[in-house]
Amino acid sequence: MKKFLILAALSAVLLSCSGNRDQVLKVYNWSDYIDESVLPEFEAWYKAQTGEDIKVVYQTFDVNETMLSKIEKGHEDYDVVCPSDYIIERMLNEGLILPLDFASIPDEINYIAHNRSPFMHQMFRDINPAIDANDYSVPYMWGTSGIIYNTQKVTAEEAGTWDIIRNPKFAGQILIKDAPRDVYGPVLIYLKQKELKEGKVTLQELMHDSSDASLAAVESYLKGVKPGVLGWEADFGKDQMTKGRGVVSLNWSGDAVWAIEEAAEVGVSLDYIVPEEGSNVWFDGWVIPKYAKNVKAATYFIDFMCRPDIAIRNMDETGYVSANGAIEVLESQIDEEYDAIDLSYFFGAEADSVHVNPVLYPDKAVIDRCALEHDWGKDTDKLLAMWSRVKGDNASSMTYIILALAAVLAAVIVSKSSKKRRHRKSRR
Ligand code: SPD
Repeated sequence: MKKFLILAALSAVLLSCSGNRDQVLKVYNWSDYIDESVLPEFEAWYKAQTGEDIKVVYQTFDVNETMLSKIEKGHEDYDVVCPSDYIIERMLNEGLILPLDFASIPDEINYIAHNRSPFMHQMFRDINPAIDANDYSVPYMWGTSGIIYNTQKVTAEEAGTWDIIRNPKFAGQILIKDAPRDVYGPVLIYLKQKELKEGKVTLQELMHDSSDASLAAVESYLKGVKPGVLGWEADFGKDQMTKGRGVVSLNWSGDAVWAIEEAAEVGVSLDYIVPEEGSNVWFDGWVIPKYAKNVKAATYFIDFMCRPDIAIRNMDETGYVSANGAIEVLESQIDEEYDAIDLSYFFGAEADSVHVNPVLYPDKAVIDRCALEHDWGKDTDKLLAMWSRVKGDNASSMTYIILALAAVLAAVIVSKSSKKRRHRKSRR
């Protein structure tokens, strides 16, 4: 696959040098978030549909903020990118994304129009009451934030509350997603559980809460969590869990699906839970940034990603759940091993009792205790500053020992070499 990426990048450079930018499609997506074999298939499909050549240049990022900064500050000419909900909201507010023109795609291959999930459509509607995000973005994958836990070391009861990330029993074996918004939400929900139960505040209100008091409360809580943290991870947490190095991981449901399957192969038993206090439900969606240079190919690419067989392959490869509402997608996930659940909220009335992995598709009761994150505008800086204060002095005792040893070694080398110099001088 590396070979393919290098070739794609080289071809893109050549094509852009020769002025054929309209034959290049620059896609910027999360890492581990696609079955990369669909990329050359897209090129062939695009040629068949339009008669035009296209070369996909595929790049990846680990956190939303890296991607956003490349577009916001760098004005990079990506044609398609895949931000999360609150970043789509921010990009919409800043006029950074172009409206989508799906009417330009012939009806028989218009997979977007034919495979919408009512649930996803409404979630996109909820991003911004003033602008319908469905006109600017197409949902790709979705899920929840929760706890992946090693069932050989941790009980479901222990994992069923966010307090587990501060449980001394698991100190040194706790992994936290390096995603400030996805950690802030759950911790604030945990800290405000009394007010939530008493109806003094709603989950939705908490997702907008960037007050200094709440930021300070979350910061202080996270500083208490920090001594037990094995790592703040963008993508390696799932792997650490499968190897049994971590036993608790604050993570996304898609990483959980991947980790549970991989771990089972090596005899490690993992499970995933959305803690009882509540959490965030999230989605990532395709958008065309305003600096895009190939809007036509970008539009076709987004459409191709909505073709049910392509959506299924991307799901199977990554563990994440497609936002595609096609019945073929549901059918591909049916497995009698699981209890029947009601997924009519996602697939419509005929899915009211289906045997599907509940980590992939949670039932409505789980969704009802989750809320969507929202853009905080300028207050985002306060969150990022808090996050680096929390993580900033996170050097483990091992780091300090290594630094101390390095300092001693440096001192020994310096003193030896000055002794040698003195010795040489005295001989002269
Ligand atoms: N490895 C790809 C992970 C993408 C998950 N996106 C989740 C975003 C939650 N805000």
